[in-house]
Amino acid sequence: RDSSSNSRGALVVLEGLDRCGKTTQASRLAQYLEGLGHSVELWRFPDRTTSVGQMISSYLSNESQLDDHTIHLLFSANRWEKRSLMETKLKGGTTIILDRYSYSGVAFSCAKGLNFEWCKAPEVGLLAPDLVLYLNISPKMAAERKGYGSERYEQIEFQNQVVEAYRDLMIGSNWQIVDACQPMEVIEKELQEIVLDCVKKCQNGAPLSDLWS
Ligand code: FDM
Repeated sequence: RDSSSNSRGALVVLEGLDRCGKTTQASRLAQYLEGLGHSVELWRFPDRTTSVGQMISSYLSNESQLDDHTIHLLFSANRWEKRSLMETKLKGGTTIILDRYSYSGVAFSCAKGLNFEWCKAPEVGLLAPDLVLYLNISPKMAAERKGYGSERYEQIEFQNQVVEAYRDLMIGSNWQIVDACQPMEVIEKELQEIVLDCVKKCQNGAPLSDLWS
């Protein structure tokens, strides 16, 4: 393993609809990299452990109501409060596997009808991921999976809007799209290959950049 000073960790983001399998795959990926001797941490947004995160959590479980712009900015603030720690970890050589990021922020708020550019603005200056993995599943297939429907956004009509917004975000980007309806082990293998390649590039000194670049 390369331990030279410019060797840094990779920022790998998993995105997709609710119940697409992101969370399972994110933790498997982290285990896989750990097994290869890499320093790796599994993060998620929203990070419900902070005080901002607790406001988000109560909103998501319908215990509180917030204006659409307000909750959007809270989600963004929740990422900003972790930005410097994220940078420190990456520069220290730790790879971060991230379950949702700014793309969820934009996709879910646009799905409510908020303006695309307005939604992106508060994300500018956060760290840009080295890799975005999109676990592709139709809203209908996702809804048939176990555990669906308990939180605010888990409604088919709404998820259709989210897909539209994700599609706008994908334009001109180099996201890796993975078919989330394949058997779990197949998806796992596919992700391992893509991520390992990315981790190596970052070890070799690929520069960190900011959103949206
Ligand atoms: N979500 C997530 C947003 O609306 N904005 C954001 O910025 C983020 C990170 O919160 F429905 C939505 C997406 C999802 C919900 O996510 C909670 P998890 O993955 O179920 O914790």
